[in-house]
Amino acid sequence: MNSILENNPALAAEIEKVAEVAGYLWQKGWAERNGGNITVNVTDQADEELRGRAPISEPIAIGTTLPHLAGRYFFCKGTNKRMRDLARRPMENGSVIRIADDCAHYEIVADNPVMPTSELASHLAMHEQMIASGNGYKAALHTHPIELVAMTHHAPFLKKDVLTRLLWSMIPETRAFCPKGLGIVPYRMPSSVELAEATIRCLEEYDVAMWEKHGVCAVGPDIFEAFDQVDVLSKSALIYIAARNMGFVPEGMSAEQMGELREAFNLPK
Ligand code: 2HA
Ligand code: ZN
Repeated sequence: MNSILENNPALAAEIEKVAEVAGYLWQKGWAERNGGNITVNVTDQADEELRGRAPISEPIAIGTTLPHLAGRYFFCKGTNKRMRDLARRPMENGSVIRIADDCAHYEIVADNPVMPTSELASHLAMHEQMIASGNGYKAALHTHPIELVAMTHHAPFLKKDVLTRLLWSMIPETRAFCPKGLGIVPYRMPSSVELAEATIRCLEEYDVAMWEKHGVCAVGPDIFEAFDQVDVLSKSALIYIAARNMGFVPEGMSAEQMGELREAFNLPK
């Protein structure tokens, strides 16, 4: 059967963005082996051809019930697939799924029967929250940024808002473009529903959720914006580490400088 992208430029454009970001994740060293995953809500790009396709899998249990997702379509990186392969051949290393009307199962509909990401429970819980909040966000990203993960191996950084304040104070952009900061999710088993639940609780308060000793989850209107959130936080982490490597503890911007930014950008906290 032909690729579902062939006559659907709108869907092809979204998948192209995913492929571009997958390449960045690999280049940054954030995506070893099959590490990380991407999902995008492509319901708005689901044309008649996609909606008319017969499923190419049995119904598969999500493991939880997500009432806002009935009938929605998602492009998902495949489980055990590599980001560097997703970058070059997205439809061989990911698939489009449709959520069943019972909101507890999904079926794969295109192009190939590639099983979606092992972190599907967390990803779909994030999409459920985005739809429920009406924020119009369509993309969820999980990745393993080296320096940010390293910082979670130090207990003082895991206390509420310690990392957020440190990272904000390294460069004005991070304060401005990650205005709600980085929340910490204490270590939980990868792929678990407990991890999914803790992630969405964290994202109610913060822009990005940091899974202790594992990776980050970010959401956004599209996959570029979700990536940018992680990229600005990671930049701050690199500045902090560069200063420490030069033998000093960085001063950080002053409380006054931070306050000035909060006012200028009308930031929430
Ligand atoms: O998909 O990163 O957390 C591989 C992972 C699981
Ligand atoms: Zn991971």
